[in-house]
Amino acid sequence: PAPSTFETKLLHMESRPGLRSKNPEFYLRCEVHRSDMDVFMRSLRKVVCSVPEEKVSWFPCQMKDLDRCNLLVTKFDPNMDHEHPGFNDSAYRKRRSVIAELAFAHKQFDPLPVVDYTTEEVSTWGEVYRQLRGVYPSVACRQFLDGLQQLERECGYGEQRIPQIRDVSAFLKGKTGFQLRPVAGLLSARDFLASLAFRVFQCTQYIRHGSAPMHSPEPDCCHELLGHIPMLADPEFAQFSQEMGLASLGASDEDIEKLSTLYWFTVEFGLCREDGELKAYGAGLLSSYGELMYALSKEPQHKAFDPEQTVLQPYQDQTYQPVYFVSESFEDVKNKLRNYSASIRRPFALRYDASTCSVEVTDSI
Ligand code: HBI
Ligand code: NLE
Ligand code: FE
Repeated sequence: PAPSTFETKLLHMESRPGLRSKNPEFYLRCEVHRSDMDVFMRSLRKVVCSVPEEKVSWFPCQMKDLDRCNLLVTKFDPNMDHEHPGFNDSAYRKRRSVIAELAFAHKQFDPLPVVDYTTEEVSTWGEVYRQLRGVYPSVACRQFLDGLQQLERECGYGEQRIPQIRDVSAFLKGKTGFQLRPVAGLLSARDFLASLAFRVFQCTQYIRHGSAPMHSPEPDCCHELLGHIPMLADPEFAQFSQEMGLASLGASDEDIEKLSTLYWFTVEFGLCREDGELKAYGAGLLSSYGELMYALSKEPQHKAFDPEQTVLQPYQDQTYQPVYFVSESFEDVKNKLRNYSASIRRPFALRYDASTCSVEVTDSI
């Protein structure tokens, strides 16, 4: 027989005169585990005449809840993907699992793990850094260059060593309130975006395989530290990153798909104009010398950035993008992303309380 019991936490209950009929209406807010959802809805339908269909997925309301935002996507995994440059290198794979364990064991408010990088890892980093650093002044947007200069001055960025996320997190916290937490690999879009709502950026600590320094389909410390961190030191960029995160909390699967597509073509692979010149601001470009050169060449298609169109553009993450979106300016991306995030509808309203770094559900239906 089908199970008939379930567990739920009743968070709020309110009754009011019916709007549509003379029957009173009840408004309940409860938390139900995914596995109990079906029994719960079935039981509710037995006693209530109209139960709204809408189910809202669980979302974090405070920083501590990010410990539960850890759903990894097994893609480009060196243990499973034959194409991965580290697939036949057992030492590399072993190293990857040691670093992954640090992330799995981490809880919010624990001190951030420090990785003792090997000479080989540092040399891969040095190669990536040197190559990219040489072209940044002519191809990266101003906000990125500003951030990188501060990191070089104040946070020990350079070819000689791989920065520790502990130091970088402290630096960012002082600039924009963003902080880092370690993650073992590619996170689901929902969990990745959710952490942005709390100004937390999930950061991988392993490095790409030494045989392929110029491009990696998966995020690694070169991508996070060189691509993302300089931008997150910019207050405006930090602000709209958080707004995209807040827009994602409790959003439908369709809206998550759209938000992550938008994130992909802007934060990851965005291009913009600066005094008429084409510049990169996307982290996936600024951490891959190979794709950076290609994106700015005449080879790929360049389309004007418009959120309504961009969200519909399918994206692939195996190799270089066939199409990039170009904004008129960095300010233009910022405004359009903020407007788009604010336009996402949900059956409730949220308020972010900066003094406690928590999210409050303020209204429903
Ligand atoms: N996971 N670890 C990690 N790093 C990212 O940069 C990342 C991710 N998951 C999804 C993602 N980025 C985005 O491209 C969007 O899907 C949100
Ligand atoms: N292709 C990027 C790089 O090589 O650094 C990483 C992209 C992660 C989404
Ligand atoms: Fe990224």
